[in-house]
Amino acid sequence: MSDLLSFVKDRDPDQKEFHQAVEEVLESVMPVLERNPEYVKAKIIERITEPERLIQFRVPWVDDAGNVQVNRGFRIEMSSAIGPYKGGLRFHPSVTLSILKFLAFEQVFKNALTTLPMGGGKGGSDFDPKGKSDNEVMKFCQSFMSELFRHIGPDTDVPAGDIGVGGREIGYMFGQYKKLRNEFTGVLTGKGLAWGGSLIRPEATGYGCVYFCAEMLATKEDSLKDKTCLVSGSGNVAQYTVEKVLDLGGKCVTLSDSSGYIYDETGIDADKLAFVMDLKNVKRGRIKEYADKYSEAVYTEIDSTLDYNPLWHHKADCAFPSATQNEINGKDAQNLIDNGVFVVGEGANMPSTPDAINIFLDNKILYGPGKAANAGGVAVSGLEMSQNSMRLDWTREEVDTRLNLIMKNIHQACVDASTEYGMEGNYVAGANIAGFLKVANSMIDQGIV
Ligand code: NDP
Ligand code: 2IT
Repeated sequence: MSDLLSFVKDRDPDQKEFHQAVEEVLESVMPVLERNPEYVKAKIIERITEPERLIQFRVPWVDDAGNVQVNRGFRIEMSSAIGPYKGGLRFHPSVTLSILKFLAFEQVFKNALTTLPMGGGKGGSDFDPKGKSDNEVMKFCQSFMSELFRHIGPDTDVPAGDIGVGGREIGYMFGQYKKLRNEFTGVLTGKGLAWGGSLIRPEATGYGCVYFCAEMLATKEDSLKDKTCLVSGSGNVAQYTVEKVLDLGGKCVTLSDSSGYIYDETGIDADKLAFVMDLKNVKRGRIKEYADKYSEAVYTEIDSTLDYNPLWHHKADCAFPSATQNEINGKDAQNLIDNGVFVVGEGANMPSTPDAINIFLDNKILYGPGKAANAGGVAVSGLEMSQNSMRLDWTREEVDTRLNLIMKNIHQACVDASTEYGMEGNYVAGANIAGFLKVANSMIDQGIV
């Protein structure tokens, strides 16, 4: 394993998030490589960690004050072993090649787990949509797509949303793609309902994550009913996690953004959730305003001098990290366990550090890693692609039923793979092994490409 990891690290010594994601997968798949020397001979690990194609470009645009701005755009086309490249676009000032490569790498295995024919990719920009006018966001999206359009297509590479990219941004990018190509195709997912989008796509990641946790709980003859849940983030994934937990009889007591978090011991009910959706999706305000409106809630600002996040330090049963990578460190994980949390469903990608993961595994809690638990979003993206190809729309119930079934199947695939390799209950090993086997076997079938 150390040789394989050095191979990856020595090539790009600065890409620490990418190394972190690769190391986690490598640890899980070592027993698979030992049992199947043909994967070693075919250099599957060396190939799977090297993007098939990596695109970086300049994104110039003019802000409302008439100043020229220059951002960086990226698209990582990681693997097309089982289908066209597929994965979101992230617009956030923290975006680097390392972050996008970790996300693209995770996406390859996640997409394989969905059972749908999608390869893996990820892209984005260091552009910060926060505080920008709609006009500025449109100008940026048009400039971004003016380069990206030549690299993507419905059978080549199909981007979607991620942090900082929601319905508004997808709309502006789709409009520019259509203008440049003179084609109306399913080149992006997360589209508006009137122009090719799928019902349930906005809800899919959060709903899917809760469905996955319900499956994990069912193995212990338990459910989400009356469970108290901690949720981080307050964007797309967090909002629909709260909605589905409520639906299944549970209670969410926290939400956050990059400035701080709210704790509402009485629970975020449907009316309060509607307030959050309007605050975040329409007014684009800060989560602090929740505590201004509801006096029963307490707002705590982020304190960067602390070596733990107080959001994870409340009595609860379940935790749904739904903001960003490495938001739960070892201390947070221990605090969660000490406060009674025994279910963790990762809505975000790689929200737990390696130390945190080890604490969850050592304590044998129900820990659903992101590439399994948050696969519902890309799964419904896959269903959007199917509907676009067939030129028809499924009903809300039909898409939701398919999503629920896909999450059940992913859960079962994790259980089966972890059991086969003697690691029952370890969903990290299960997800990595099940995803890896499908991609590795497809690579073997297709020769050295
Ligand atoms: P949104 O942009 O809708 O929301 C992101 C939320 O996380 C915001 O509340 C944001 O706060 C907070 N956040 C972002 N970066 C940081 C940071 N560095 N520190 C603290 N808080 C932060 O994104 P999504 O809800 O779509 O994505 C959330 C997570 O889920 C990401 O990890 C993403 O990769 C993952 N994911 C998303 C899927 C999707 O379909 N959208 C599918 C699968 C996974 P603020 O507003 O202050 O920035
Ligand atoms: O991380 C993810 O799975 C996403 N951001 C969704 C990707 C997609 O293509 O729907």
